[in-house]
Amino acid sequence: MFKLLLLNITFAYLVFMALGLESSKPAEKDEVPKTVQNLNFTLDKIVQQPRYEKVYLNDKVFYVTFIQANWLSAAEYCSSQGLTLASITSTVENQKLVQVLRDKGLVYGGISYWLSGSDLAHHGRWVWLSNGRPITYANWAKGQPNNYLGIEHCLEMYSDGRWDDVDCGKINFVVCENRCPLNSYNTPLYK
Ligand SMILES: [Ca+2]
Repeated sequence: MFKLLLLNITFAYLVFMALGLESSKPAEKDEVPKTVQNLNFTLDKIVQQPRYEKVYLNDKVFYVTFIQANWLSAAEYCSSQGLTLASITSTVENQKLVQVLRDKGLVYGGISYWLSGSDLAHHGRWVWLSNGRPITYANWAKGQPNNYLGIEHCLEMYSDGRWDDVDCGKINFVVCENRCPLNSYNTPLYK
């Protein structure tokens, strides 16, 4: 008697499961195209997402990237894209870059951006790596450049536009520019 009862319960359970599975099949069929749709939508978003924000100036374009790197890696990255690390040669360029950083929501607390300025070759002599020219326009923060601990030889820009010399191994966002802007050769070389 007990065995018969157990058999009936098992049978009822199997029927219940079968019906349950059957009833869930149409829903699963609907889910697959939805998932594919969502995946396609996501892929479209990823593909269409720009890898940088462009800042157009008279004679050059800045590319504010979403890449973070040390100064040398930043220079390597720009070079790999057919670009150079950015140089800033006037107040207008400095202000315009900062404005775009703000407009595009790229300003984060404590975040800075690498520029191509460096005095690695000759300490105290600041040169743009992008064109080998001396830095004539500068927007150093108060008390900078200070070569703190004797290890600060690369130029970063704060998100508010002020500059600082910092350790080249620091991790910052990367700003590239198109290579060899026409006006960049108006300034003389160091002798
Ligand atoms: Ca400093």
